[in-house]
Amino acid sequence: MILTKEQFITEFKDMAVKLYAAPLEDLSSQQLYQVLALLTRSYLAQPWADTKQRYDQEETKKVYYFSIEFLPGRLLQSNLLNLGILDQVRQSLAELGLNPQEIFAAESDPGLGNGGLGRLASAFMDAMASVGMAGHGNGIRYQYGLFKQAFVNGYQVELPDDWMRNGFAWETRKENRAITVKFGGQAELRPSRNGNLGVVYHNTEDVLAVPYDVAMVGYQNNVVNNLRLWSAEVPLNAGSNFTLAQKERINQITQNLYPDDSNDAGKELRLWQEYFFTSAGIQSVVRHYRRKHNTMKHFAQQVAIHINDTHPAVAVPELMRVLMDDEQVGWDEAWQITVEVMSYTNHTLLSEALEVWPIHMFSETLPRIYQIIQEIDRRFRLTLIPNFGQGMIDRVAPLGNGQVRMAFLATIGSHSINGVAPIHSELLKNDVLNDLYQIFPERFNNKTNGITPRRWIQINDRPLLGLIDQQIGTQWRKNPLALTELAHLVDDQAFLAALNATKAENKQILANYISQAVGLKVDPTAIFDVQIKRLHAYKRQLLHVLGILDAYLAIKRGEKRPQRVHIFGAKAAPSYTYAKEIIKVINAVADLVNHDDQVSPYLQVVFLPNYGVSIAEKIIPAADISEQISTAGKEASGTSNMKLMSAGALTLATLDGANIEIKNAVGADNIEIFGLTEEEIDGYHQRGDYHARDFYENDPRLKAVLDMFVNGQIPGIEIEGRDIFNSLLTYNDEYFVLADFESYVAANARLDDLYQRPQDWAKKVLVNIANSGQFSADFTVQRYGREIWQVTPTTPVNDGLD
Ligand code: NBG
Repeated sequence: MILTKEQFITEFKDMAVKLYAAPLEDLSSQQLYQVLALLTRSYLAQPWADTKQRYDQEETKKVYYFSIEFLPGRLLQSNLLNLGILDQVRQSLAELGLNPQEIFAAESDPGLGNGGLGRLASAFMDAMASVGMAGHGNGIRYQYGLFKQAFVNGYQVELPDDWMRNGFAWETRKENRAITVKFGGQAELRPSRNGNLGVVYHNTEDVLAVPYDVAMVGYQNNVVNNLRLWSAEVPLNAGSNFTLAQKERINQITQNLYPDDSNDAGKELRLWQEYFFTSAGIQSVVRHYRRKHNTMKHFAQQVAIHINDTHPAVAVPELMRVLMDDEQVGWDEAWQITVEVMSYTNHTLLSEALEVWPIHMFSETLPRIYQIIQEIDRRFRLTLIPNFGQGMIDRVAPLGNGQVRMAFLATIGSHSINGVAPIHSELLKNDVLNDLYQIFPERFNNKTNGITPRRWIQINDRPLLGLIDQQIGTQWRKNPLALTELAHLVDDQAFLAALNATKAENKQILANYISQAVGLKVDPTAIFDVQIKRLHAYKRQLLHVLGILDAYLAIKRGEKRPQRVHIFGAKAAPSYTYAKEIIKVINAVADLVNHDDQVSPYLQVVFLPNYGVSIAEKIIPAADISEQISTAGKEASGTSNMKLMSAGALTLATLDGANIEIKNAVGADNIEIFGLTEEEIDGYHQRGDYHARDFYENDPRLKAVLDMFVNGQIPGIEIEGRDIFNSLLTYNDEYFVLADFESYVAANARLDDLYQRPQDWAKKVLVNIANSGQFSADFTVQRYGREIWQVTPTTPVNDGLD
């Protein structure tokens, strides 16, 4: 959009008066943020309305992306950037004597997601709008996010994440679009007048789903899509029939992201959440479609519904229900429509990929949906047992072992199933979903994840942005493949020095933040070695700790090492004890190392609390080393690996997930690979001959490090140290940490060595940045559009394939 500074300044001052009846100088940063957010909303309102109208008029095919998490991060700068007015606004605010960064920082991170799964969903929202695809999100408006993490005595403490305390400036409540979702009771089938079976419900608990819409602004293309978040409320006509306890139960549905499901009540609440947002979404999609169409015949030509991981897999029977019970479509036609409309992404091979519900809980909570699943199950068995045999069909039918099996249901009810990096997609076919792959081979495909360079570089890495623009112009901002033009500078000494200078600037900024956040002074000339991701045993933060302890012991022996600062960011799920023990140990190691005068000049450890999008924005531009060290075969893709390479960090990685794609993109010389391959690990499993203890006994360096967990050398971890020690030695090290220790340490030594040669280091950094463009989510969603959804972008980015 076009906006002059003068116009902005006038409107900004006006808005301040309208909102707070006060001049700018009386307002706090939070209030200034509210003023700016509201003004920005007024700028995006018209394109939002126009986009809606155009989609309806042109009958554009729409994608609805169903996801239990979205992790958008702060939206103000991203909306301004995409509207094309970020620079003017920054300058105008400065002219008014205000500090734009302070105003932007007053926005809280929406607590609507947790990790890569949710961040990917939000990157896709941004990307779909930016390439001009009609792609809308469907999720839950959680009142509280996962939790706010603090450390007390090194232990993780979970505080409520009251992220909406000051409201959520970007949402619009659409009470007129509310939907009723039914739980429990009985579903009785009765023949209706036309001979079909009709459903009569008795004693259901009805919940009102009220949508809140959030604008998803495309990059300078006048497209604004919709993210619809549902909030659970008491039905309008409930009157005094509702007891306080019932109201409380309804409020709970959308209160917390991932309520603890380690007991039955928590499990049931998650099932309520999943059906709640899925049913509300499906009903509202069908209602919208029916406004313009008399029958459901051509629904699949107009609508694609994406099941992001298994949480919304109940979309399959729910669409069947709506088609049959509300729209009077017969089973066969309804099934055909459903399979054509649905597609499913799997995001992990770990057991949580295979979400299952006990049949008794499921059938009591969702009786009609359960009936439909029984019928899906019956027909699946009937048609496939003759060809594939009872044994195989028993293994993968929707119902089995007293459970409803959601990954199988999603696969059977979708026309496309994809993994998120080639290795992961192959393992899906050959391992976790192998039986279903044999039945439906044509459904399986890969779509490697992506990230949005708009947020990570354009908004968030201003020094690098300036340098790139100066060298190759701004065309890469629309098409990041143009970053490859940087490659010809690989022998340009002045450019390499400038590249190192941008990193130094970013490291200084992070050093300031570290000092303010945790009171530790770190030297910005040290190597900044970063591991930022959810805390999980398979991601092996523990291996990183072993590396740190090895360096500690070496320095104690008098070895000199290049100075390194290890930076962690990670939350552990509240009921995941082992992950919390690792947090405690990292903090204890930080205490030990940082307070040792002999060691701390060479080695420091920082664990920044409350990792999330905003903290990632601080860490990523400053990273030198990106630790992507999961046990091969376990990390589906990873996306912090892509963000970090694009910010010029060198990847220290196992051959896992998208690390393999990064290696292919930059070449083996520009990435540091170590560790067992997936095949080698599989070999150990097949033969059953992994003996972690052998590594401990045969490698004195490793033994010295592991002994530190139990010999009191790290104060304060008696219990945690013992548990971790036992997990590695008594329980034989499920994640092959010990097997990879030696090669990990050697890879680190090579990086230390390289860092002594700044020009050589910078060359590799350059190759990484230059080849990061292919990981833009804009390309990823175009591939989904072309190969899964059959949805065409109106402002595509040329990926060389069109
Ligand atoms: C995560 C994987 C990551 C992957 C993201 C996005 C879940 C269930 N899975 O490797 O662990 O990058 O999904 O696909 O959160």
